[in-house]
Amino acid sequence: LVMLSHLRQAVQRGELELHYQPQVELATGRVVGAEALLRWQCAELGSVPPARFIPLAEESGLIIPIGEWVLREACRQARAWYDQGLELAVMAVNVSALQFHRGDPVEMVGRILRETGLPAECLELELTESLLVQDGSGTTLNTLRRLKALGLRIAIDDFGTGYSSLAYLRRFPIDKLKIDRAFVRDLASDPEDAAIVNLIVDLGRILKLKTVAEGVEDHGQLAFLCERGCNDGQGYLFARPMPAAAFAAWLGSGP
Ligand code: G
Ligand code: G
Ligand code: NA
Ligand code: MN
Repeated sequence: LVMLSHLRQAVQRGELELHYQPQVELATGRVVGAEALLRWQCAELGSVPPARFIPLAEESGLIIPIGEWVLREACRQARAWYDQGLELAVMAVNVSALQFHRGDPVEMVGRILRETGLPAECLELELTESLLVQDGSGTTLNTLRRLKALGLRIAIDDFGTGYSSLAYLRRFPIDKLKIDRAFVRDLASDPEDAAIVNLIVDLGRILKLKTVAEGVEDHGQLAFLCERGCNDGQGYLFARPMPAAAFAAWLGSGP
């Protein structure tokens, strides 16, 4: 409850910050994108990890104004880097279920793209499987189509951990599957995890969806993913999430 009252003021007090983690094309080592990850430095509580405050923001509805701040800040930063000639194809932004279902995501995203001047093809929204499955009435499909019509891309985050319905992968206009890091972690030692990663990469190839592996931490995982034809990777092996200035320096100096 104390945390909630602080979180309510976090946006106005400027306590929120985005860190950026690169996404790398495995075959070439080229940086193809960045994921924006929210950080909260609370004046009273210190640094609070997103795993603690994001669920609270979702329960309280605060994720709607916070999520709007995140999207605007990520698009503003991506546009600034674009203007500086820093090569970054895509900025990926997490969107929570509440933002997607309760808010008006198409209006909000369209407005922020216009405000910041970021070309829509430079924006990717990361949605979770469970968010997509909450669809009784076809509104999810309709919202996704209208978002795609803006020109942006859609990725499914933490793929394989939610209610995986193969039907929605065919039905929904999705561009990318992010293989959850739980499957990547023990790739070398756990044949079942290796089989799941193989399956997702093959599924991506068949359905013409790009695949991105999360949580790539060592060269063994990298070699496996490369050999299997996973498109991109993200993880500590390449770089940790960094504040904007550090990310730009890292990008500028060449990974
Ligand atoms: O960065 P870290 O691994 O600590 O993030 C923990 C969780 O918080 C992840 O599941 C991530 O998707 C989520 N998260 C980080 N930033 C955002 C954000 O801006 N919006 C939403 N909805 N979730 C985020
Ligand atoms: O749920 P989501 O995929 O958005 O979570 C992204 C989170 O994963 C971020 O909080 C980020 O800090 C974390 N992360 C990124 N790379 C790695 C990694 O290589 N290993 C681990 N353990 N976590 C990572
Ligand atoms: Na994510
Ligand atoms: Mn994820």
